[in-house]
Amino acid sequence: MDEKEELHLTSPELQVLSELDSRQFGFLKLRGTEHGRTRALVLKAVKYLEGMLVQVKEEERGCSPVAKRDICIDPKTFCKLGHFHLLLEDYAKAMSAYQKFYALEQDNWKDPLFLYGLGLCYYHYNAFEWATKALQMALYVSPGFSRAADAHLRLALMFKARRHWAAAAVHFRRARLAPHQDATFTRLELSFHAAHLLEARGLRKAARDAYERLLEEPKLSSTLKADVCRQLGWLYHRCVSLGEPAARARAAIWCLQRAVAAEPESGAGLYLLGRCFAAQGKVHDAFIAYRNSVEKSEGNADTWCSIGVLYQQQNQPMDALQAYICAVQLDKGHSAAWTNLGSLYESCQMPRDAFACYTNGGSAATANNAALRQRLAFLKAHLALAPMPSITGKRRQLPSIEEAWNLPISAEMSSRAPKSAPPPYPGKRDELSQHQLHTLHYLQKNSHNLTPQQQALMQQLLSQYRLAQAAKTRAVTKQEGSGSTTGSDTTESLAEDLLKKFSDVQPEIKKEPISSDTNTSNSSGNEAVLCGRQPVVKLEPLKTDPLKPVTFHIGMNSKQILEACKDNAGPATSWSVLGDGCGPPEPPSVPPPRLSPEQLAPPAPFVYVESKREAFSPQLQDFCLKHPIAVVRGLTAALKLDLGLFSTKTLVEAWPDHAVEVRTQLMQSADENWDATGRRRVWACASHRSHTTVRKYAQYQAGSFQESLREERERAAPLSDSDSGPAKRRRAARMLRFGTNVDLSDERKWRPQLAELQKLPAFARVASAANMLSHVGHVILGMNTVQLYMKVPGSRTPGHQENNNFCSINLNIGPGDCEWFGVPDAYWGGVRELCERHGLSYLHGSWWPDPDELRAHGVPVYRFTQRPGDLVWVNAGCVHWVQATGWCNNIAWNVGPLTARQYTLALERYEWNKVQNFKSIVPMVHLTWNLARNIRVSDPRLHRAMRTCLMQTLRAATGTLNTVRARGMPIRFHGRARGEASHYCGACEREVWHALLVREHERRHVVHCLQCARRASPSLQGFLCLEEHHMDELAQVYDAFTLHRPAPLGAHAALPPD
Ligand SMILES: O=C(O)CCC(=O)C(=O)O
Repeated sequence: MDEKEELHLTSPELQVLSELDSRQFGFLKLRGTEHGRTRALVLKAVKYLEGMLVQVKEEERGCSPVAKRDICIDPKTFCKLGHFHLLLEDYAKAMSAYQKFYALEQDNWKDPLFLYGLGLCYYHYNAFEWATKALQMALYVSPGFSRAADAHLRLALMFKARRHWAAAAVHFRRARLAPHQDATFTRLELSFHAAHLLEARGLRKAARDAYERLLEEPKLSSTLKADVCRQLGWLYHRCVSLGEPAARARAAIWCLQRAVAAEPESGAGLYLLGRCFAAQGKVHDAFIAYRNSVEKSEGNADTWCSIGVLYQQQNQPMDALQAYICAVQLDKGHSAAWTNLGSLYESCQMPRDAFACYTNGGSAATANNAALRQRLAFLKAHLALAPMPSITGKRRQLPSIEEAWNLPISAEMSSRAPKSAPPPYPGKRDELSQHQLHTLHYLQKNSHNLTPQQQALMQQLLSQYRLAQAAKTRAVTKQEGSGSTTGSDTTESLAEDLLKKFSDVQPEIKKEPISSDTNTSNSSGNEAVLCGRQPVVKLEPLKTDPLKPVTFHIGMNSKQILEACKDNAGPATSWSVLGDGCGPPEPPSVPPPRLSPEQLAPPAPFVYVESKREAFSPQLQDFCLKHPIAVVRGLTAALKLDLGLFSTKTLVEAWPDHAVEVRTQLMQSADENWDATGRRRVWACASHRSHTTVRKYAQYQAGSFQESLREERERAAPLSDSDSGPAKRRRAARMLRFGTNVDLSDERKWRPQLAELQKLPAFARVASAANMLSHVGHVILGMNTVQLYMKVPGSRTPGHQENNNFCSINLNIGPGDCEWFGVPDAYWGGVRELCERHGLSYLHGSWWPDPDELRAHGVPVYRFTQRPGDLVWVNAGCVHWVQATGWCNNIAWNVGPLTARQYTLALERYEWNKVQNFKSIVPMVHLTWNLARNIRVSDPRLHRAMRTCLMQTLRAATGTLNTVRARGMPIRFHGRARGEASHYCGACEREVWHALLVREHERRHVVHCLQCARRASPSLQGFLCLEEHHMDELAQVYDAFTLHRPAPLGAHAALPPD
């Protein structure tokens, strides 16, 4: 009997195995000894499944092509195999198995366990973009996922590492809201990461306070205490804003000593302590700390680099050289060590070696160091002409870099520094070329069908990719703030360690989940045996789904839907408002064909309105609806709109103390965006937020205008040479204040202003029956109410699409102009792609695109001037960004024309926002039901989309109520008060409609969606279910919502009822 034939899985074993999946990752530690039996069982199952796959392959090989089609492996086998490998922490095999499942199973995106497992693998390999996508999808399909806390924490850490602060903050908040028992981390660990987010964002005082609060926690573990003390000590060391130097130095040393005491086996605290001592000139103490650090953590290039600095400062070039060599041998990409080596060689008059070392430092070394860039250029130019060192015959103070690389390190150092093979030539990192990346994608996609050579190539590329990602992450973490060359001066290198730690240290699972002897075979029941030609046995849960699958379609009436829901409302994954089991929309690629240069810079659609009749003509509305963005000139004059009502003077006279949000921004020309240092063109659009009043902003606006007049006069007068340089520089780095989001919603305060806007044609009015947003029935600030912007030249509204892709109206009050940029909706995926390339979050981030870069990417960009009195129409989904050229005010609001295009774009964004964990400001479900109550629809596309949403949400609400009833929880009728705002889940921020699960939290009643409520309490204990509507009424609305067949003449897409 061969080995395969002895593999038996007993019924209890199968039961245990069926319950293992990616959710146990971090809870069930199979690497240790505690779960030895489970580990043995999982290994056995892996062997079993792998044997089965080999067997099937062999059978396949021996069959005719027709018979081959009958042999099929259930894709779930690969998924299960992926889970097992993941639990065994064999990430490469887990990844490979998951990739096979991905390729074979069309509906893979619906399986949160697969998505979570895949996300964990990508996370392990630092492939943050892919890990983010997988984890976001897991949470999208299952917002109540039992590992949501871990998924959110990982998302937060990844966003933090990629400097997407707002997105990171959202996920930290969600991780905190998730039930504690579901997480592999403690609340205090989470607070630590949140404090670190503050530090990384540059909010140093807030970070210090948060760390200090943590140190007061009685239950702080010693590991966490060490982390907090290290971080705080280093913060005191680096941040001048945290006090006077001597006090900071004392605080830093005190904290770092506490860190060392709390975790004596770690070298990290000692290293930082050494850095602090060195900075204070305590050379002896610094050496001791570094030595101790090296003893604890040998492989730390930063420590060796700092030792080198200390030696160099002590005028011991040979020792310094050896220390730097240790550093770069440990980390060939250590730019600081290479740069220091370069300057060491320069100080010893060895320019060739210096050049080689500077070059090895790579772009990370030169990016923020203009002096070094110049030095490199100088050396490059002069070395070509210089004689070879052998010719000059001068005695060299140091061995050349080649010699040093191969030199035996002095006894003291060699005991610690490992030697690695590659020579120190300026060389490439392990980055994958574009071609290699394509090959990797291709191989992964076809991973189920690869030759052994292709498999090997895929593994090689994957590990190269992983190394490059890890190096990239290190490079990012090293760049920030490291003006000096003493290794990574940043907070983030520590954070990186923490990131790693998070995946290494996980709490133990409570008990071994298996009691029977795994070796005893049992030939009865559900036993699985792999021998000879046994049928394929699945390791899926033994329970079968007793519910009948039901197909829902919009042809069903409410009675049929409610009846079908009694049997089975289906899983929550099939309740998408886009349709049964529809996946969320994906950002579209730039659509073909490639546009010509003229098409990439199209003229702005422009219409001149000369009379009231034209203003109210359907042609004007049609013109607007036809174009992605349009300028309507002459409209306000034709309607005799008194724009003076929105002038700064009138506003100050009316409500001087009214609140204004202020954005402090860098003044720059409209098609450029520079970073704060003024050295790099970037997309990140930084601004600091504060608040003021209308009166104070008005003073600033007027003052800025006066100053510019004065400057104008000065410019007219001749300048002496000595004046012009600094004055020019000062102007270049000027900051400005943009008064934004001034709320004009209060009808009692702004009656004359709001009344004036009633003169506009219906399609552009703030409120009208033909505007979807007027059917929401409650205020959505800035969307169905007016917002005002108060500007000085250079004030910027960064790139964005409107909330839920609604249209917007913007009027320039004057006296100055604004400059607009716009990209049609169809190209928003292209804009997003470039945002990601620039390391920016499309939804959560703030960005100012470079029009040339967009055009080079095949994305057309409109650019035009909005003069005083001009109305700009922004159509659904148009990406736009705006900069004031002069001093002006603008007013803006959103509108929702009753068209299929507007509705579907809004609904698609509603779903995509869920994937991205971005709150949808427009409650689309509540809105759809109100629209169904209020309007008649004659456009079949709009009707189908709305009816689908109605059916799906009726089904979801019934499914929710069924679940609540099944748990014996009371349901109370609550109704909806007039003007009552829509409800959002307090945990996941999704809209909750009709069935509100409410629980008291800190004396407030917090609404939850079903999934989040179940995660918080599987039995729904402590929740109360409130119904917003009577089911009869919903049924009646649904049934009455039929396609309206209008009279042949004068028909419109949608009409309000008579
Ligand atoms: O006037 C502004 O700066 C705001 C522009 C804008 O984004 C809009 O009106 O949609």
